[in-house]
Amino acid sequence: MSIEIHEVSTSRALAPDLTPYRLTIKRGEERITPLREELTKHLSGQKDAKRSVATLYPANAPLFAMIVEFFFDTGLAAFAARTLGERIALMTGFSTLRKHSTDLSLFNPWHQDANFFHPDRGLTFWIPLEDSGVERPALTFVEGVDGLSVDESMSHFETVRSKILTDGVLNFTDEQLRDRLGNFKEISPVVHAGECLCFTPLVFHRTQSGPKLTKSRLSIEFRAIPAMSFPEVASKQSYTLRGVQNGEDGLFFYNRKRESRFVTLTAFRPPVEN
Ligand SMILES: O=C(O)CCC(=O)C(=O)O
Repeated sequence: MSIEIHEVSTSRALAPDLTPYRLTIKRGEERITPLREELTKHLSGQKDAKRSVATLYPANAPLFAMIVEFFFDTGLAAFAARTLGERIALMTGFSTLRKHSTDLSLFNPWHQDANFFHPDRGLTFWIPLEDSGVERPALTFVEGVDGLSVDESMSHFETVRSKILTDGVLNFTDEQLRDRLGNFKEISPVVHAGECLCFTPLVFHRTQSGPKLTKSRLSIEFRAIPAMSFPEVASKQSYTLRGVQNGEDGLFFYNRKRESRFVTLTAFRPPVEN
């Protein structure tokens, strides 16, 4: 299925789909530049890095704020809210900063982001801070399963998802995924700094790999969920409200202890329409 290009400010609904939607952020390159500079400084001396946005708070609170504000101010939050049909929460604990060099062992294998969403509704926004897909690794997506239409592939993904949950295996090599899905086609979109790929939780994807990818890449992935599921998630997983800013529509921080580290979830703020 071909990828459609449209502005973040579109009112078009995002249907569950196999491939990501390409969002063009207004003044994207200009807005990405300060982020890239700050992140480069923050990760200086590190060949590879992968950490959740939440770990920046409060260690590097200005960078944390810059990244969270970017999500809300560029229209990505508004897009997520329109698409999910309600106010959204940005899960900073499951939003990630990455610097990928050419070390394949650190690349993400095939997986679904449903692994990160509780419940399974949400959206991932993948944002390269440098042009990716030619010399720097972008992402590769399953574009279609042989012999199945898009709708059939989606329901196949759901069936496979149930099996994945039963087995408890979340990441796959090419061969393992072929065993589960059947033969599939893949697509690796070229993504420029200032663009973003947005996809739904069942979509299978991995870090792009290949001999021509010889340069490192900086990127951020944001994960957003409907805010209404937030208190429910919070109560189920014993979150405690840590701080509230600016009243009801302010930034909310929820912390919980998880595997001995704090995960911070940032919730809703009125998104800015561009
Ligand atoms: O940036 C990458 O290489 C992997 C990102 C990813 O797998 C994700 O956004 O779920």
